[in-house]
Amino acid sequence: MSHEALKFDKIAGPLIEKAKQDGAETMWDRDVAMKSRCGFGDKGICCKICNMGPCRLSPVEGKGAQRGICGATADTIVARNFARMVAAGSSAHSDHARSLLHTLHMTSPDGDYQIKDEAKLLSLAKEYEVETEGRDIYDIAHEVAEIGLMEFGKPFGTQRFIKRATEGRQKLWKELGVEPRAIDREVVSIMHSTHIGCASDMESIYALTVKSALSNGWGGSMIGTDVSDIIFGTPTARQSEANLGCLEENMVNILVHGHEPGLSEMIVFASQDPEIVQLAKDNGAEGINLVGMCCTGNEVLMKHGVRLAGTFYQQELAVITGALEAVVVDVQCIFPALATLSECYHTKFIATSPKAKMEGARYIEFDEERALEIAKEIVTEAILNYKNRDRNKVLIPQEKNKSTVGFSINTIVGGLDKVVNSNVDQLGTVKPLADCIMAGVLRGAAGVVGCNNPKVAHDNSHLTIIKEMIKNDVIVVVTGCAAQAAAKAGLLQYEAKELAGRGLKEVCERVGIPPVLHMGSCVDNTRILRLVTEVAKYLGVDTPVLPVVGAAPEWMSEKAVSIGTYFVSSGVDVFLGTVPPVTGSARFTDYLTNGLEDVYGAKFTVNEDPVQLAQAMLDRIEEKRTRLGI
Ligand code: CUV
Repeated sequence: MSHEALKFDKIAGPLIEKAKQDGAETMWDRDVAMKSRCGFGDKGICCKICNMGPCRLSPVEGKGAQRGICGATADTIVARNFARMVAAGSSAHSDHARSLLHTLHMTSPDGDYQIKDEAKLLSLAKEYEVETEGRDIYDIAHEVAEIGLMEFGKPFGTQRFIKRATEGRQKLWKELGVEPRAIDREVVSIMHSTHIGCASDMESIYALTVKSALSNGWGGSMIGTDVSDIIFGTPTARQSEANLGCLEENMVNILVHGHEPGLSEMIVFASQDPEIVQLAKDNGAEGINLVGMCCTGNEVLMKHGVRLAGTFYQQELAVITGALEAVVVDVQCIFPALATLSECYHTKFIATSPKAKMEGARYIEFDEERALEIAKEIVTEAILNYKNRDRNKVLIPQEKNKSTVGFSINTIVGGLDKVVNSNVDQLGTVKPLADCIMAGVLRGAAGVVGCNNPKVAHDNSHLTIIKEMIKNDVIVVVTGCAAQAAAKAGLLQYEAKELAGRGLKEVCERVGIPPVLHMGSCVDNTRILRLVTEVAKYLGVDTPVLPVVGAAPEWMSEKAVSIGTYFVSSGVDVFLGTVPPVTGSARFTDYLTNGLEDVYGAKFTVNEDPVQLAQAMLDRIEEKRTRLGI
């Protein structure tokens, strides 16, 4: 077993040790039991799409089985498996957006969900060509929601938001025939074309993959971000704290974990309700302490400043503290193991979504029609569980760090404007950011995003890369669990400017921002996509020209594969710190890491060593600068 985390993470060691004493099993125990990962799966050369197999191809070229029973080669099998990963990832993000559109459709002035950002709704309405003159804002919202929902299944046309891309991208996607159509259709296309006896041509399978990924990046996820801002408010910079030290000794601790903001938003309101707070006090607690994890954590952090308990990898550790009254989950990135783990403690593991019923969990189905009422029911369950906390089993780590979070594009552009730009005509443009990059004050920009993965030391790759970037005057934007790793390490505070190079430090000081900007959850990677696009448009170039890179140093989920694919297809180089299951096909691997550059102007680079990966990112940025002549 690696137990790499123990070397790096001060918190993990004592809590994993505690778990042993408590008789609780963790991912580290299962990692040992697993012995090693499946070598065929690891290389992507196991095919189980029909029942003539499963066929496992030989990992050695020219020796052993080189084709499946049907004749599929390693190139075909690897490409098909990769495509299906992207289809699943696109589905998860886009279904998240679909839920939000349904919520938008039921907003009302006196309901649980209302319109918080009218200006954003009106601008989306304009984009969707919805009549707004003299109409009630909720009528407009409902029509916008209906049009948004049509993006999932419309029989004709392409995703509306691709018009937001640079002209160069739009032209290229059209020429290549990869303009994304309806979101659901692109997933179905992959499932159909990768069925036994359909597509075997590697490059055409990859083209389908691109379409699904683009329907996520320029469709589902982008809709998710916009609609979330409309209903819950566009984030503005705010202060918070992060890490397991945010759990409180004498309060009812409730952890919201998962992805969708609909439930967690209501839990925030429920836990602030005076009657509910009084109930907590009547039950011997000083109050209610709500904390977040994973992308649900990012949502409530950005929008309400709710403190962050930690990353994906810390979900078990949070329970092992023995101080959690409830873990409330919705969808995605939730360990099924939380059910048995919470049985070792008094913690209630509460599942809420019909899309993610968890065996062994208490199930309280969330229904948007009765949103606040259900949220209150859940919070009440947690409060009533406070008396069951075994004080002898509590170990709350001290570690926590301050952070500034909530940088939407408006916040970044607005912030830079205030200080750098005195020309009123250009307020609200990306000019200051573009100017800093062109002048070399900033060498470039990097998005560092994605998950944790026990294959690498916890948070180490995220932090190594982020620190290398800022040291070299590359401004960093973060989302997902990478953002949370940065928050825990104190990199999201203004003081982190001391770790930055001279240029970036000066920008931080003049604008009053940290060198690493928290831009939200995984669906909010579209904020990064739009920021890059706006800079490209401002400079009159296409995205691949810019000294901008993306990295997923510890990625593990299928969503990450979809995100990586839409970024590369959008012209942004993507650097991966864990190896995708494609190495069984030398041709497909070469296509991802070299061939794509000729097609999309960007490619994947893979290296498990974060120092080397960071260097490759910096080299690429400098290469782009040289090509640009700056
Ligand atoms: Ni959606 S997908 S582990 S929570 S970033 Fe975190 Fe982010 Fe990966 Fe999951």
